[in-house]
Amino acid sequence: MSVDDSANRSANHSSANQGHVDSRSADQLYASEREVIERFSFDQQVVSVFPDMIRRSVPGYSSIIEMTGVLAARYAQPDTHLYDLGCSLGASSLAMAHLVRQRGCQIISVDNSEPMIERAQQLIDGATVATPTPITLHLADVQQFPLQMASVAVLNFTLQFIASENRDAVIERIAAALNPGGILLLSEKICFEDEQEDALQSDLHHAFKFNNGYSRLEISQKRTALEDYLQPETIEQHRQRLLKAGFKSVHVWFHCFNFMSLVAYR
Ligand code: GEK
Repeated sequence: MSVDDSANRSANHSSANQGHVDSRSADQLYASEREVIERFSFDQQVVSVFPDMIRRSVPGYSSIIEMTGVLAARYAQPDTHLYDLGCSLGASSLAMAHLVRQRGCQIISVDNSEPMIERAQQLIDGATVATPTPITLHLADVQQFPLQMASVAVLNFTLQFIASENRDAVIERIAAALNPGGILLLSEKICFEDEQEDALQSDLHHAFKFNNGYSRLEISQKRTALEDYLQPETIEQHRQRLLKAGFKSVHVWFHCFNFMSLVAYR
């Protein structure tokens, strides 16, 4: 497919989705050929297209956000903290804020990208409907941010960006902060031990992106930008880490191609 073809495809996609995608915020960051592809970063450019980018790149993203609210509403305990770790623009925080009605809960949302936090604050300040549970945003690294008195913790597509050798510590700190009966929701891009399955699931993910209007060039350039940054693990690696950290049980509640979300019970 030529770059011109891909431009047509993106244009068709945009018009087909006029109800959802504001043309100013359509993700075209990797649409033109780049001489040098730098490592992906959550900078101002990414922030300006983020809702479109994540919805067209992560199978089931909208359902995962919606169910984050549903699960949080079930497991939130009165007078506790609900953490959204790697909150980006606060989609999971807002889903929880609308549905959690237990007395005295606070949503504490953390991200280490300054442009993300600034934009998230604008979106939360501009929300027209008051939420039953308040949200506070923090510019910080989830690896150091103090966690306590939690009933719900959310890591929606964040752990995958933390260096593999530091992931045990992140999960252990969350386990230590969660009250008995609390939960961790962990959503991740995953890989598969079996090489053939891994290649097939990755191919299906690329087909999903292509179907959402990304050209082969965009898919390939974004993949290169993420190569050393986003490091997926298998479901079994996640499960073993969670059990080792003290979670009682781990259930996968969403799985599509090489993306999954699980709930770990404390
Ligand atoms: C959503 N949860 O919309 N500390 C804090 N934030 C971090 C760190 C870190 N060490 N590393 C990465 N981030 C969101 C989507 S996006 C997923 C999460 C994606 C932040 C990073 O700045 C970015 O905002 C977020 O984690 C990952 O449900 O884009 O694939």
